Amino acid sequence: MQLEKYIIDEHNNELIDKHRRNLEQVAEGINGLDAVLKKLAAFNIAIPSWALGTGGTRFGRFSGGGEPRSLEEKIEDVGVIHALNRSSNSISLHIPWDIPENASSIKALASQLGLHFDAVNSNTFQDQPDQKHSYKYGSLHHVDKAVREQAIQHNIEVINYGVQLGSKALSVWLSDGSNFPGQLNFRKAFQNTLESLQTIYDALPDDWKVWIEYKPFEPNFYSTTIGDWGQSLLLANKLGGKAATLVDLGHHLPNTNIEQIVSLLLMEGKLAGFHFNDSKYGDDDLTVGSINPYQLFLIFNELVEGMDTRGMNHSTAIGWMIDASHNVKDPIEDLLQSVQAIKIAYAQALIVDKKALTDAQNNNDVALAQEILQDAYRTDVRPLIAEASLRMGGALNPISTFRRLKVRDQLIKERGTQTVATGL
Ligand code: PSV
Ligand code: MN
Ligand code: MN
Repeated sequence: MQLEKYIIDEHNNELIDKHRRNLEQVAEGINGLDAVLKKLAAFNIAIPSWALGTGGTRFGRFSGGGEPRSLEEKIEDVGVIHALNRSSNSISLHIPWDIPENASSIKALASQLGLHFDAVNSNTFQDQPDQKHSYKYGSLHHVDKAVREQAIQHNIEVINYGVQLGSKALSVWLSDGSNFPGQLNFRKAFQNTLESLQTIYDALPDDWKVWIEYKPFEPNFYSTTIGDWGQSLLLANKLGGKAATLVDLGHHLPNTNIEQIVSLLLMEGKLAGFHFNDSKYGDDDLTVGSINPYQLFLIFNELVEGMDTRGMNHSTAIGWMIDASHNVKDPIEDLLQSVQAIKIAYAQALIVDKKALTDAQNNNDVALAQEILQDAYRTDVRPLIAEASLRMGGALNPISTFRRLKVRDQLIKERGTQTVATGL
């Protein structure tokens, strides 16, 4: 299904008067409003193909119906999201869950909806039916060279699919690790991972990057071979300029100061990008901004300051992606909420009085520094997001428009109630 712009406009017309009043109110206190709106309009966040179906847990899965049954339908769903918010202009594929059998027609469908392909993700954490060697004891770090070789070849195959689609990065998340002390020689596991990644790195086209994701635990519960940003950065540094560290917000132990990690990775030119989600306990994959929106704002504050200092383009210099799993919500609604939450944090970071903050820091005026940050954080910037969306032809309120247009009902009519999207 495809959402026509005039339908979105019709719903916008009902909301426009209230929107104008709200915008006027917030605009008064903002310096350089137009520049802020332009940055918000240019900002896009990639949608992972695996978030378009209802996620499950190991205990069960409760499909909501109307889920995409094919790669084409996943792309159509991202088209719906992008038509509503004008901020989701790419999709990230996961191989082999998404095999682009006919790359040129897949590419044509995407570009017809204004979409392109973000990073491609490899999968060496599950065994596939036709696979020779098992990943039970890991993949790129495996003690057996034949297993490592199989995992390397899979990553190269993923790069080749990505090349056909116009992707520019390979995203690698490994579940490699150990469950019990003594199971693994840490140093050998790390060395094997490095050597395997080196071969994959050598297969990257010139204009490609490899993003190395880290995660402290799960599915392994004693050690993970790329368990934190130090291990990922060590690999990225040894590999070279095309390798960098990917930060998934849920991949930190509770209370980790993620904003500080981000600030230093950016300083080193080694921040690949983000997987946005939120968590209370572990890798919960909850909706970004649903648990700790202040942390999200502090992360964006570091990003905006660090990127401006280095003259980086906010929207294109690094990868922006959601990585969440919706067990109980409509996946499209959840993704709309996610993009909205990210843009809110970004807008709040854009309106921080940077000069006043630097002065307060230089004067060790701790209370004032906090006031400055919280002034921005406590500003209701939602009218700015709505205005940027409106200017780009999107909806003033994407979720209410999605509901008003009964998009899910239409998808259920088209696809049925018993649909299960491929993915986690
Ligand atoms: C598993 O933790 C995970 O959520 C990682 O964050 C990956 O990015 C994602 O799965 C897809 O492989
Ligand atoms: Mn992730
Ligand atoms: Mn994860």
